Amino acid sequence: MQKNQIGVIGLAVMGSNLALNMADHGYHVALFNRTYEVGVKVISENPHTHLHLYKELEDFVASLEKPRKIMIMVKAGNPVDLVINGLIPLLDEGDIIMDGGNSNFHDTIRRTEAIEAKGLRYLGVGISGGEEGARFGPAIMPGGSKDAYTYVQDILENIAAKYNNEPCATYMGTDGAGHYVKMVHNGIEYADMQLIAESYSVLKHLGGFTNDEMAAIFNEWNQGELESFLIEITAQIFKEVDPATGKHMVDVILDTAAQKGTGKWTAEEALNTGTDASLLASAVFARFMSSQKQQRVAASEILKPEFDKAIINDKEYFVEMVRKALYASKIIAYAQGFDLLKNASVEYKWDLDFGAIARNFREGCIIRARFLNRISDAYNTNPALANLMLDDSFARQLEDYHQSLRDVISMAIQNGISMPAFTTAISYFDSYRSARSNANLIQAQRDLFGAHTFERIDMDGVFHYEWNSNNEEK
Ligand code: NBP
Repeated sequence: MQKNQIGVIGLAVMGSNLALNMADHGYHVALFNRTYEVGVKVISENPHTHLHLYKELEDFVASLEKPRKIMIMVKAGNPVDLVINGLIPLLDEGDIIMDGGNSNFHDTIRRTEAIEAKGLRYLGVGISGGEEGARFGPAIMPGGSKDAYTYVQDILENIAAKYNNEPCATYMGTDGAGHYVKMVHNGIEYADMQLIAESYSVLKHLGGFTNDEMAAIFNEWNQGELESFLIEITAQIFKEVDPATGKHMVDVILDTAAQKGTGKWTAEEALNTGTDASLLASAVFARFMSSQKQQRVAASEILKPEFDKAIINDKEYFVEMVRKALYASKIIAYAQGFDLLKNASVEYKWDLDFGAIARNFREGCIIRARFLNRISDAYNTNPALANLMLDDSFARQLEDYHQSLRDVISMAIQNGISMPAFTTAISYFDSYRSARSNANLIQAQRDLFGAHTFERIDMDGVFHYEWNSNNEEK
């Protein structure tokens, strides 16, 4: 009997669509789901000659050709461990377990060690693109044993999204590297979305644009250098009308943003690796603030804002200013995301290829954008680039655009419009280009109250100063 070439465990949105994608590419796919009826429903709704559902895990495993290749697509966290524990006694040396969910990379490192100690092979596979991506071509970020990857490379490359025929499936590095890159992808996604939301705030409240006008503005932006999946869907969202009320959908949606944790992990990793990813973190904090709806409503009555209303005379000029502010902030967001990857690569010894990562993001994933070609070019020109903002082409553009960012922020702040990501973007830009910061004063304070010592600009060594002595003399 024909053996299955790959198995998928977990048949919710992602697992079932990924399995269909594999089947469409000619692979015989074994399916298993904790709740069997879910699998039956998937099969009955999507009949396919190459999909084979099993009720018992033993039969699912026995149906696979060796070395067995099993993709776990269950809810991240403990369910992944439970599935792995169930599989281990059924597998043979050299079999390959892949976790395609949004697992925390620390878990992936721990699982890799435990599983490989048993003679099995493990891959932590970041997958982006949501339901559509899983079905027709996601961006795939595999990490783990390179040897294991050679067995699944063809399958992953075949089902992945293609950019100019190049598969968006790239081996990222050992153990948790794939899930780390996926995590940073999501951190950047949070920032991209927050920057777009702040552009919406100023267009709506300062520019006075209607939803239909904003649909046209975003549509036009999507024809130029901002072209991306997120800008495209934003234009689409502004057009949608709620059949129940006749109002625009965007206006009937409650203004509290949910999150599943990958943005928060990115912010935690910024702190753990000593990286300034303040813009990425600001997008996470903005979601926290958005979820405090009741408090915000109450506060709006007490801390009533009274600001001058901005008068925008030249609307066309204003839209262009917001566009430039958004693009400049986007460069800065990616600079922070790639800086985090750079520091993580050293910290976890992954030897990440930043140009390859940018190329992998060009199709299939949520942050896919024309812009990623420029990032890839920047790292091709200089793989050791300290920061994306130092790349010639980005540096020149920031020089051109940063004034627009300042102007938009100033107008927004004068009018009481919150801009956490835009303001963090310009602060990061200004801090990064300051040859002399204000940290000399902080060092002085630390030395005064805690004798923490400091270095001097004019002498080598470490110094402590008796801060009261001069005063006493005076
Ligand atoms: P969910 O994250 O909603 O998980 C549902 C699946 O997990 C079902 O198959 C469920 O089986 C299984 N499961 C659970 Br819950 N507990 C289990 C356990 N103890 N043992 C075995 N199976 C268990 O599914 P999803 O939205 O398809 O996402 C799958 C993974 O992909 C997640 O890690 C997610 O974060 C990631 N991801 C999702 C998206 C997206 O757009 N949804 C995008 C990218 C990545 P049951 O049917 O028996 O309850």
